[in-house]
Amino acid sequence: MKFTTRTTLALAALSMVTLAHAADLQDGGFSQGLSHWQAAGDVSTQSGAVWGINLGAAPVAVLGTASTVYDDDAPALAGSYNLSGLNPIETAPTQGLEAWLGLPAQALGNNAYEGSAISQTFDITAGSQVSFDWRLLTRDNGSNQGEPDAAWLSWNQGGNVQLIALANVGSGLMQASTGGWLDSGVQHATYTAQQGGTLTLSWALTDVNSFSNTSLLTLQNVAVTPSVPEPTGIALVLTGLVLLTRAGRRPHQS
Ligand SMILES: [Ca+2]
Ligand SMILES: [Ca+2]
Repeated sequence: MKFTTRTTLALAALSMVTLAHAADLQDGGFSQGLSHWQAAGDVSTQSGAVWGINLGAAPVAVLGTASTVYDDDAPALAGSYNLSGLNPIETAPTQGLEAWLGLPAQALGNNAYEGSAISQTFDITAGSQVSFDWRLLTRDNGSNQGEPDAAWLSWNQGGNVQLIALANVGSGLMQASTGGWLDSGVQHATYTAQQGGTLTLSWALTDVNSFSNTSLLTLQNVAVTPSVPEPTGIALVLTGLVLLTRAGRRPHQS
């Protein structure tokens, strides 16, 4: 193809369309720790075996509910099941965790005590798919099962928040595992963006019905699969390029 001024301009315009989506999701594999993520509470990245739980070779983000100060898992000492050295954020009565997520008071349930969250804001196009792998672990298999610790996904576009109950530790997914933990195993989830724009995607884990009996939520392989443009749209762009190329050649043919 001979690059006339018009075709060059057309290609430059197409490049600018691509560049307009600069704020893509960053480091959904946590290879750089939490440097591209916002975190609140007990959040860290881990890999390998933790307390006998095999998290796999690749890094995963781990959200927890264990205090560093109080013995949430007595007789284990305070902080025994806290990986980050940071305390979870209390919910009721201060609603700190809900406020951090841009949610109204008690949105995470009337009886959520404390929890942790992770978040990233990025641009997304309508029809794109967000996928991720999650895993829920808990030391709570007793008195709190009526109001079990819970994992949430918050989908916030322009302040319009859709709160999705991802799972709770009373789920039938939970199976007895090593070291006194119940384990959901790694679960895959996919959600489709109904509209384009800036998306703040957050995951949260709450300690429900008490501050005790620690739970963990792991997150890995967060990815965005862009929507595929309509074939007619591609054809129109290509037709436009061909017409512009021909228009540019005419003076040379006369
Ligand atoms: Ca706790
Ligand atoms: Ca708990």
